Amino acid sequence: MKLLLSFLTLAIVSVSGHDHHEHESHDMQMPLDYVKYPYQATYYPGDNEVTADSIFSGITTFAKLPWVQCLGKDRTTAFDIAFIGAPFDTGTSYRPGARFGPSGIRAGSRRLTLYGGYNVPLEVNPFMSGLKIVDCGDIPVTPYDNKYAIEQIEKGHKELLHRKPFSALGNDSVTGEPLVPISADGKHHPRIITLGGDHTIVLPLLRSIYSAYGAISVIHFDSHLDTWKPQVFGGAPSSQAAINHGTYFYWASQEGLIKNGSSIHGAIRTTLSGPADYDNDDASGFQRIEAREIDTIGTAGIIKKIRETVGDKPVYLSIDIDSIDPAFAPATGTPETGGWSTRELRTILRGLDGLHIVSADIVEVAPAYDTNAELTTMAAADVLYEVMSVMAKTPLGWSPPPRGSSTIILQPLNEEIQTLLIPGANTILYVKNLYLLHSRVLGLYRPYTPGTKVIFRYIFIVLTPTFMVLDNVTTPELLSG
Ligand SMILES: [Mn+2]
Repeated sequence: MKLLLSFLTLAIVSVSGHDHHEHESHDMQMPLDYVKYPYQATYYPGDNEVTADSIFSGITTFAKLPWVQCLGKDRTTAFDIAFIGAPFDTGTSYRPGARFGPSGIRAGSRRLTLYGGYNVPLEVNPFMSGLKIVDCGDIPVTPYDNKYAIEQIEKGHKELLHRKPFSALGNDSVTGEPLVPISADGKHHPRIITLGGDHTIVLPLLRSIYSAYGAISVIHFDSHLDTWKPQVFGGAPSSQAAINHGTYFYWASQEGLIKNGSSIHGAIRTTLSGPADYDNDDASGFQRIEAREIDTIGTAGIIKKIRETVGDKPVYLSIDIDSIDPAFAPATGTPETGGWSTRELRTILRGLDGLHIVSADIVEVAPAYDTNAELTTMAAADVLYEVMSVMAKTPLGWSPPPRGSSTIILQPLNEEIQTLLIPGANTILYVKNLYLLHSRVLGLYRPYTPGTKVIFRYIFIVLTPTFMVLDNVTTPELLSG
């Protein structure tokens, strides 16, 4: 029997559950300046515990998280999520000042745990989720030499990314089998949340991400494309000037760091040099959501577009604070009116619940232009609170394949998903075009040329508009419905 599978859509059973280290990590999570009862309560009270400590006192780290000198004397310290600053702003085209972003965002984050940190809509307290979350301080970044600074950022990020995580990946909540890392190198990596810095830092960050995950899908919230050709953005008078906060995605695309077709911009509302900028953006591998679509399809429609584009693939999240309207976040390098409210961006971020966000950043926070009320730095901190809540809920693992079988992801390298013919119990997959097959189990990439026949004993297929996943399962009858 031959089945035409182009219309078949089956959902993957979602998995959850970190390996919890409740007691160890609760102790490890003791914030700076912690003093035991009765004079002070914990900063991270659990359910129904005392709150209202003097959150405004003491040394400032992100959300009062413990400070670990991850790139200094604490190089062997393990963590699950690390905040790290990248105080770089010499790739800026308009207002400089994002070098003060990390310290500003930390100041804006002081209040995050005042009431305990439980996220009501996401039903999680990221500070009490069993993960070890730390503030690693800043990567040392020179303000005198962009090329050197970019190397410093890549090196610093990479060192953190390749550190063994504090918690094990955990097990599939349904089968109890150990989860399989979603990375390309087959290893379980901690997650890094970078505090920018102007947006140029994402080029070295993606170079680091590539070392663990290969080409990555990107969700990018920004009023600007940032895929501009150097000749268009800045004129590229030198090779160094060609790398700046409007061109870093162009270079990332040129270097093959971005997964073509499954990456997406949100909140775009920039003016252009002309329509050719969108052609160039298409060529850089991005889909686009315009800021004004909030008025037509709303946050729900925007979330749907993002999820359909990214699927369950590993994804990197980059947030330019200028995606938010300057009414709510004025302190940024290149403000654009007509943006989303802080509430809308937070809703959209919560809509990413369940996605495999491997790392993230927030950039272009330039506190010198903020109001006395710390509007922008507070918005940046609150946005990251949503991001860490989403991360805390979803481990970076796939559901393991059934025993004795292998798992295959089939990723078309070109735009069209081809028709697949599945006859009988022994499946023959006829590859009409050049595909890349990735075995999760072996962690191998293997190219297949046109006309190749690949034989699977059993097959389970999930199709989305942009990719498909093939899993060996116990019975081919799943396909006959
Ligand atoms: Mn921007």
